[in-house]
Amino acid sequence: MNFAERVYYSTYLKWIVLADVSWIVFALSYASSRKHYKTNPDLHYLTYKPVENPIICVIIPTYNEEAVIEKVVNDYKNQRNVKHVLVIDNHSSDKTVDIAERCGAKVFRKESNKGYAHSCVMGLKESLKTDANIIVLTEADGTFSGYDIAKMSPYLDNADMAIGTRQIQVLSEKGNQNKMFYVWGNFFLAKLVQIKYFSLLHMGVVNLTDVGCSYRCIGRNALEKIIQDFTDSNTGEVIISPGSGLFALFMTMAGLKHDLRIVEVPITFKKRVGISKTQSDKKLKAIKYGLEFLWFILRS
Ligand SMILES: Nc1nc2c(ncn2[C@@H]2O[C@H](COP(=O)(O)OP(=O)(O)O)[C@@H](O)[C@H]2O)c(=O)[nH]1
Ligand SMILES: [Mg+2]
Repeated sequence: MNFAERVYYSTYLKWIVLADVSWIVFALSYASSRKHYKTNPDLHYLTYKPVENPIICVIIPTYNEEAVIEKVVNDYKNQRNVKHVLVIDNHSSDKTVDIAERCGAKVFRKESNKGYAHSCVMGLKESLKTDANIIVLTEADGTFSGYDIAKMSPYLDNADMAIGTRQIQVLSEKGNQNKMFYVWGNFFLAKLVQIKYFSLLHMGVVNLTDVGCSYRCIGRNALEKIIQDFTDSNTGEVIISPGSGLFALFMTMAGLKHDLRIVEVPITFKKRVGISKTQSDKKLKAIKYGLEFLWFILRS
């Protein structure tokens, strides 16, 4: 029997080969059908445009975070070059707003809870009304640390957006919300985004390991290029549905479509103070989010 016959008459091997061929064909067709792929590859090589006189605006979306908001606002206020701290509150029923105001943050209130993405978009729009040239998006739950701005923002000398990754074990506080399922799911989805923007030499115009991290820095000019993608041009409504945790990935994908130069930077990730508002710590919710993310990456 020659090799081909051995494979053909094998009990399992032919199915393994078939499965492998199928997924490779799927991956290649998926990669070749990508949109906006490397519209101008030269844009994704090294440049050096240092941010002169950095002025940082930090955006903190909040919803019932009274247990931690004081610590969080003070943390960001005390970081170098941070001039503006914007708290976008989603109609909290606790003391979040009062505490944030007392700590000196500029607080934006809403008449009702319009969802997480709405707060992010509102914060990003408000940040463009300030004189900031670096905009930072973070969370109010105490999982992220202000000092990581000093690790991410220097990359804006070479890139348009620096996104945090929470996948590094030595930077993870033991017992944080990144369960194994979450870590693997985020990694898998990140690689799917990378395949979408694949390049042979660098394995992609962007190298990603974490699709769900909202902590990030973006240059003002870069934000101005993508901000209109977040709202419907006719209605002005935020495109992402209120119940969705998609905003971080949505912003990353919008950046890639506009050829923004993106770099991912390891950041620290601590335990959450208070309960998760997205309930992403619950397995079924996490699976729902994962599938939603997968569908979003495949169709965009
Ligand atoms: N889930 C949710 N979070 C909101 C909302 N508005 C603001 N947030 C804030 O968005 C951040 C992300 O929510 P979080 O509960 O930490 O989600 P997780 O990181 O997936 O556990 C937190 O700082 C919330 O306070 C909202 O309407 N829903
Ligand atoms: Mg969180």
